[in-house]
Amino acid sequence: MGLTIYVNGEYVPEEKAVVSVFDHGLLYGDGIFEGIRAYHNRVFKLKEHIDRLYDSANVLMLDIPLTRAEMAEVVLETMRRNGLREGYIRLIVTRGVGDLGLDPKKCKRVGVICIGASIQLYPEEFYERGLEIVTVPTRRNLNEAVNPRIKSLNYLNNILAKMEASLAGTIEAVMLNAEGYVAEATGDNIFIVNNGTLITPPSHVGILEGITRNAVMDLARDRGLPVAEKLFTRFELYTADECFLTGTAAEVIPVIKIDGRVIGSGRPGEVTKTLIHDFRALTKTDGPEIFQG
Ligand code: PXG
Repeated sequence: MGLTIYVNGEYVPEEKAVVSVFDHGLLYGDGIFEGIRAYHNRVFKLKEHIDRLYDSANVLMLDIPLTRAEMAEVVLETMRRNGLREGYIRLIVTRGVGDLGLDPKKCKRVGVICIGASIQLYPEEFYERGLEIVTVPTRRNLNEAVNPRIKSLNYLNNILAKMEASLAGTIEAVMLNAEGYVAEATGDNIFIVNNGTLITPPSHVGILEGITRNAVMDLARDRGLPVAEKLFTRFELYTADECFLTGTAAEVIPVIKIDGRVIGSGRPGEVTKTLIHDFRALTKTDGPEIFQG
């Protein structure tokens, strides 16, 4: 059975959920999105995702025609109409339909789409064994060009890196910024652990400030583990005790080899395993309920 999708104020069957070829989201990547998870009848970190969406919109001067409360309700209602208590939610806001020119003033109505679907999870063995990843040639976008903190519809920077990871025979890439500091993976943030301290790049290095990242930092502090946002290079990656990635799709996933260098013992570390456990526990209680009662 097909999905019911929210498009510009209406809930329509997926065959009718279409956008114009003149939408600037398609023509120019002029738009933004969020990827959100629902677990156990709750939408995880919904407020944080909505806030990040409106921050991205503000930077791009996109005037979203819904309040934050209305947007949250669209997310919940989309899940209800599809009978979903778990899954993946994609919120998309586009500049809307204009002409073939760049000028966003030609776009009279901002487009809003919400898709609720089930999710294809990473195999459990990735969590048990850990990932092998590589650093790639493509550098993360400059803050001063297209700031990576905007979750925009233009993911070419990340897609190039993802293809380079694939050429190297791995499924994920670590991207450095233009100065050579470690930034993030293509759709995940990165952490290292040294002597029990978590270290992750600060947002000004040029990253998307991940909601999973922030949740994991809170979980670590709750455990009494020190957390530092610090610049670091490939040297610190290769010599870390532990390494893991965080993201909405991957959650918390251990990394055991980077560019052929074995990280720590070559097996998922104790701090990483604790945080995977704590994160899974948090998904049981965080966020508003989809179906009441
Ligand atoms: N960095 C980038 C560039 C991202 O796109 C993250 C970090 C992690 O952020 P969150 O807020 O999710 O912890 C992202 C998020 C996918 C997928 O299917 C990727 C993301 C989100 C949802 C799905 O690969 N990226």
